[in-house]
Amino acid sequence: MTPVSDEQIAKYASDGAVYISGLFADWVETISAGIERNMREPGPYASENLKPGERGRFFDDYCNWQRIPEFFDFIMRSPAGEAAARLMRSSSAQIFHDHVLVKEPGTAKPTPWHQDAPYYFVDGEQTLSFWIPVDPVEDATLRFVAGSHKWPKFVLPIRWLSEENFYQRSDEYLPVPDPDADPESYRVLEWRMRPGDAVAFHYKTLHGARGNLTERRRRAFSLRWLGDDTVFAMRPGRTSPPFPGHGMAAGQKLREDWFPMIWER
Ligand SMILES: O=C(O)CCC(=O)C(=O)O
Repeated sequence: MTPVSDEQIAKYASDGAVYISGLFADWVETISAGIERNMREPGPYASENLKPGERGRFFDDYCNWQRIPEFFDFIMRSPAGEAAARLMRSSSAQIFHDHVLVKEPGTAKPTPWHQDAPYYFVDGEQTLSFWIPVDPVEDATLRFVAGSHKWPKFVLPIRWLSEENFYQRSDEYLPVPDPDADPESYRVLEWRMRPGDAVAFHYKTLHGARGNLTERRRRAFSLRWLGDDTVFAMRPGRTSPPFPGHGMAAGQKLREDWFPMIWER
């Protein structure tokens, strides 16, 4: 049996985001243990995303799956690769990177509205991230603007902490919209989620999240996938993640020794 339905695949194509109940329900303990290990042993890219004096904690870190055994196990043995490939309508799924995002109780800081594609050195239409909470989420769930994966230009990428432009140049980007201030123009999708549910979303889909003003942690694991048509793309500066020394040139497939093929039809 395939892990996703034809209806979910069609929704992914039309909206750029789809909710999949219970997709990783059997993996909640493994992912939670990986997140705890990642927070105990942060990597070189770990960030704290609050300014001095702001309440709570907003931790994120990425590119740790090769050294965190729980993440490695999840990527290799769970249905994530197959589900990603089928949703992307791709014959294969290559892993790009993992990302841990934790908002501790009482963290007011929202995750700014953004698309992931402009931060990444990847071009292509067959792209996908899974966002998987391991705590129940309601208000602090991830939110998406339906159809934004088809917008003709990227939205300006910004730095989460300082809110400055991510690259020097800003002229070729759309300004960051405020979908809540203009509900007529933007259809916002969001779901209450249980541990092990997933949302799949395109690298170009605009997304963001409210703060976590509950008394519960909001731990989430994102996993980024590459499909058949993805290639290395130049961006106007150092990307996030940067992958120093990657040695790739525009138009090349991403190197499989760094970004292994996990599932093929
Ligand atoms: O968890 C969050 O608040 C943001 C997640 C996100 O932006 C992502 O996974 O791409």
